[in-house]
Amino acid sequence: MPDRFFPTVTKPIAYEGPESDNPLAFKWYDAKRKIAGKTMEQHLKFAVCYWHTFKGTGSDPFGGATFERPWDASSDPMQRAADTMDAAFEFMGKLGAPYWCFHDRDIAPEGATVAESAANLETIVAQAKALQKKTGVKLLWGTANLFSHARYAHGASTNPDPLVFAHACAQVRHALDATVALGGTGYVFWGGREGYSMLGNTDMKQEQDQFARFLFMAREYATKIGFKGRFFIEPKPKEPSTHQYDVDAATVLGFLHSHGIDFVDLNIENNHATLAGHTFAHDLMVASQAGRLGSLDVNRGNPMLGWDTDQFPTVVEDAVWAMHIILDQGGLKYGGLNFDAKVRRGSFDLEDLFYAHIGGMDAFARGLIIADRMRQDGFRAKTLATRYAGWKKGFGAEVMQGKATLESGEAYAAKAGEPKRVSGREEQFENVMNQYIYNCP
Ligand code: XLS
Ligand code: NI
Ligand code: NI
Repeated sequence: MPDRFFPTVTKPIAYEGPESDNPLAFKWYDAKRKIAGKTMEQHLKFAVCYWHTFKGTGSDPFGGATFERPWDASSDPMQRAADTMDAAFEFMGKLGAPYWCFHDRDIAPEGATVAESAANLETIVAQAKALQKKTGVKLLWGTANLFSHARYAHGASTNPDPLVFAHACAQVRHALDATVALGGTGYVFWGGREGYSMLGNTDMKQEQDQFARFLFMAREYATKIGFKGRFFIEPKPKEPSTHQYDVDAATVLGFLHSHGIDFVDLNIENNHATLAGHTFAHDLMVASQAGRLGSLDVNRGNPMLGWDTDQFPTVVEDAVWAMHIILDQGGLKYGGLNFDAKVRRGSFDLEDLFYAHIGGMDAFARGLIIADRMRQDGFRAKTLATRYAGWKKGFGAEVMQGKATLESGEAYAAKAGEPKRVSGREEQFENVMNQYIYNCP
């Protein structure tokens, strides 16, 4: 294992159990431990995100970079890209995360022309392919950065100018090539600047129809090059646009439905769900019950701040809900858990990248163990079965079978009289949930 960029972490991060006081060890994530018939590694499918972890600088709207990364030292952009890729695989190898995710422009610099950009990407993809082979780390999903360049100021596929749309075509084409070359099982469309800031100058319907066309074009190309994975849209309600078109899971499902798109699932991110005024669990459930929960960006927001802080996911209750929903739907076939999270501006040290990922992996490992126990006891299933029992018999069953009418409802209400008031038992549910969380062996 090379020690070029992370010389102080000399050994792979190992599982040492909850009693360990070694900050560079897993307390809960034990890759080969079996839970509900599969290993933790197979259930959780953790992916390191390239952009925040290796390209993040610590900058915020009030100040520039605070991190000095050894892989970022060269003045030649292609050398920097090559060094960063080496550093990424050294990190991922030592951490033991099985997957990674990228945007085209994080891994290779934009060139002066469309052709030069494509060639840069191809060079770095060849390097990544060799490193994947050497380390066994796999690609979870790829995506294109259609939001940083000035040409995308008014959107990429939703831009009023078809020439901007055409540049987005070029980028997605090559990002798909890269994803296929690296064996990725997913491809993500995150809105970026697909939204608007004022209605006065915006034809929303036109822009959304353009986005739908773009997805069909991407699918056509992906099929042609033999992409066997799945497309995902990642909802987000705001940032960078004031109004993003992919507000939340329900909005995206409505968009897909109204444009007849059945080949796209959802990638749900915690901090985006909370920005939309939902919980992570809510948006996961909306996607899952529609059969469209494909992948997760696991991070968390800061309840004190109103923006996308993308912190590492250390809240166990969020992880329990996520894993419960994932287990209920039988897993994530094409997706996984991508750490779309960044270390804080003041966390300058290289070790901080390890601590952050270890904490996130441990929280989700614990979430998996707890969710599995809850499911084995049928805790939530029993709660629901009791609460909705009425819909399985008599008038309730007739409604669900389409046999009831307003008149039959009236007749039933008149005969049965006033319904009994039944408590929702929210506090009791929360207490039991805490027992599962805190008494988990
Ligand atoms: C930004 C998004 C982005 C996507 C990939 O808010 O979360 O990181 O996951 O483009
Ligand atoms: Ni985010
Ligand atoms: Ni994301």
